Amino acid sequence: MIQDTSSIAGYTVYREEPNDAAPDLSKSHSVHPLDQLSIEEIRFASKLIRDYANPTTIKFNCLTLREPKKVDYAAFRARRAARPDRRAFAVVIEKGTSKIAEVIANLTQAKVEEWKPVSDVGAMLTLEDLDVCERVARADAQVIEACRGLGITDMDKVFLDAWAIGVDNRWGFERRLQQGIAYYRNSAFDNQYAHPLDFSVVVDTETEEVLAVDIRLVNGERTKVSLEEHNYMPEFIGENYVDGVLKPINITQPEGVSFRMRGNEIAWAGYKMHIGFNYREGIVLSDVRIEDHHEHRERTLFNRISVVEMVVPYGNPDPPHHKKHAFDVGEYGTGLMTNSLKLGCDCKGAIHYLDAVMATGNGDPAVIKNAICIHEEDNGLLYKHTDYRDGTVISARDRKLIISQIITAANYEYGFYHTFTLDGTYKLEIKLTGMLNTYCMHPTETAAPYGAEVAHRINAHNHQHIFSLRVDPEVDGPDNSIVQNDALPSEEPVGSAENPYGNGFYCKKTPLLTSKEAAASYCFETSRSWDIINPSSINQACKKPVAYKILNNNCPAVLAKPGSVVNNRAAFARKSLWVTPYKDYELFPAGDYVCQSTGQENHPYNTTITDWVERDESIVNTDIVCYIQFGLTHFPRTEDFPIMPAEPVSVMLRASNFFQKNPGLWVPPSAICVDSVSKDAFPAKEEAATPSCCAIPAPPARL
Ligand code: ABN
Ligand code: CU
Repeated sequence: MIQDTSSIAGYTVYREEPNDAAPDLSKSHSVHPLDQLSIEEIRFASKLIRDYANPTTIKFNCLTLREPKKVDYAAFRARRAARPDRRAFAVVIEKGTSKIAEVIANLTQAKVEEWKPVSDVGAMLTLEDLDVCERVARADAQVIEACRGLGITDMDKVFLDAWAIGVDNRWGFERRLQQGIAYYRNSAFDNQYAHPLDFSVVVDTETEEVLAVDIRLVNGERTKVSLEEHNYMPEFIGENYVDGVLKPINITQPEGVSFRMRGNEIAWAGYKMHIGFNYREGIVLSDVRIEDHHEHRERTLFNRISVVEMVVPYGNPDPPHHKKHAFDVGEYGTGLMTNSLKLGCDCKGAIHYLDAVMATGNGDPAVIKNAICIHEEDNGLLYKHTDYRDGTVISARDRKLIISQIITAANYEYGFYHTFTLDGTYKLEIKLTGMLNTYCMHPTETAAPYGAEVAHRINAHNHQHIFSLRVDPEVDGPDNSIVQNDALPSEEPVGSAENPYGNGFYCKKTPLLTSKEAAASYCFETSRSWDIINPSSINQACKKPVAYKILNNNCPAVLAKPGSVVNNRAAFARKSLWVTPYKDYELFPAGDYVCQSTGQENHPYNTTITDWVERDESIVNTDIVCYIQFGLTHFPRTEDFPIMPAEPVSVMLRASNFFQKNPGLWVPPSAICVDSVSKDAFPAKEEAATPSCCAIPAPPARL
């Protein structure tokens, strides 16, 4: 029984009276093996683990589903094996220390199966951890003194954004560090990013001490706080809102949505998949399949898709700004930072929401209501053709299924939109909005070249956002290979027999055979792309292996130099593509433990993508995993202040000789567009017969 709900770090926390009776996990026996842990399972797992640790007192850094091994899950799905046991995975910290252990609890068998101490790693900073910084810093004598030096005496007006520290050589893994970036507010809802302060603090998360207050002096002087206001909240904009210009847009689906949910499984327009969620990756899409209406069979596309890392390296070399490079997935968890979405604000139309179940430091379940939004949108044209001879026009409309979440990563917001369309395309679109990270400018300083003055004396530093999308493909089966495509002019000279007029060009196909070969960068000159092919499945229309093409042309490499702290830590961001053979639980390209990591090679508890690639294993016709890096380099603009208009960036995986023909032919054309063209356009012709909708195959009765 739920005794009490309250809020911790913004979550609704479900607590109950201590109860030694065995919990009712009867429902666990029917849940999908990839479903998140339920409220009851979190409770049960935390009790098992706490009892096991006793008398040591622990804090849960994470408590989440331990997904079944791939072979076990595949055997269960194929009805060759029993349902895998439900397991939980936890990272626990011995209270008051930085000692960490990884724990696996078998919930089906009610026992802790593994307790593995790990060392020289930094556990993730949860929202509860980040809450420590501001509270401790505001009360600290040195911080109060630093503020007084700027003429600030009311500490309630001082705010500190808590960030992971990057690497600070003054301390090691014996401390769980965070840095606080300081701001001022004139009034309650005033935008603090208009009033950055010239110091930052270092805090020990466990001992709750301020270890340092680092004041950045310019020519030996403090930089005054700018009190100029730059606001965006209604109380400040007030009568400057313009009413009546924008008429309402309502999105209605009078017959309901076209997707069906069974628990966390979705069926939509021939696609099927499972929607999972965890504290670290947020949305995880598994078992993505599609109905081939031509071949009359269901075909596998992707075994698992998720965003496994991102890095935001800032480009200002002056200390302490060199320590600003957020790894929002690995350091803070995109699941933990997920917003509770609101209809009409974050999402419009007919929405199906799913909640997320997280765990607090105490091991209590904490629910993020409406964490995942599922909805459909019209997507413009699917195809169109006007036959000018017979006057027929046909056009069908595309639509998208969007599975999304939005996170607040301190100053920044990121919307993650996993999108499927009727032509078989998967696209991940990320929208970046929220607040620029800002810093104050001393009168002797210019923002250039490492930043931009976005408002008077407010410097927003250059930075990048580089995301890593992990795709475990299953293109028509588990064993796939990678081929690199480069568009090139014919090698034959103009005037030669093979290329007499010089116009020849072709797609050069280079099979990438090992992980080292597949460490690839995008090439603009050749419009490079990569095919994930299945060498054993031949498209009968073209007699080529079926493929899905990775289209990734927004992929800046990390600009921090080789040898720099962030280039070492974010080695994953050096390349647009990495490919490795599949290994269970090898997921996070910047390591399992990103906080305070140095990117050290072959760390005993924290290997990274460059270690995996160094094995240089074969990636030919085997179970492979692709890490696709994409993003943008952000030179802030004045338009990005005081709040950034959402900026999209995306990557796509498109069917490429996967289907024998346009896979959208089953979609009935939009009736109003099946029409003859204007007689005036072709006055001499007889009116052509209007093609009938009935000529188009009806959509399948079953989704
Ligand atoms: N923007 C850096 C960050 C992200 C999440 C939490 C704190 C700070
Ligand atoms: Cu940015």
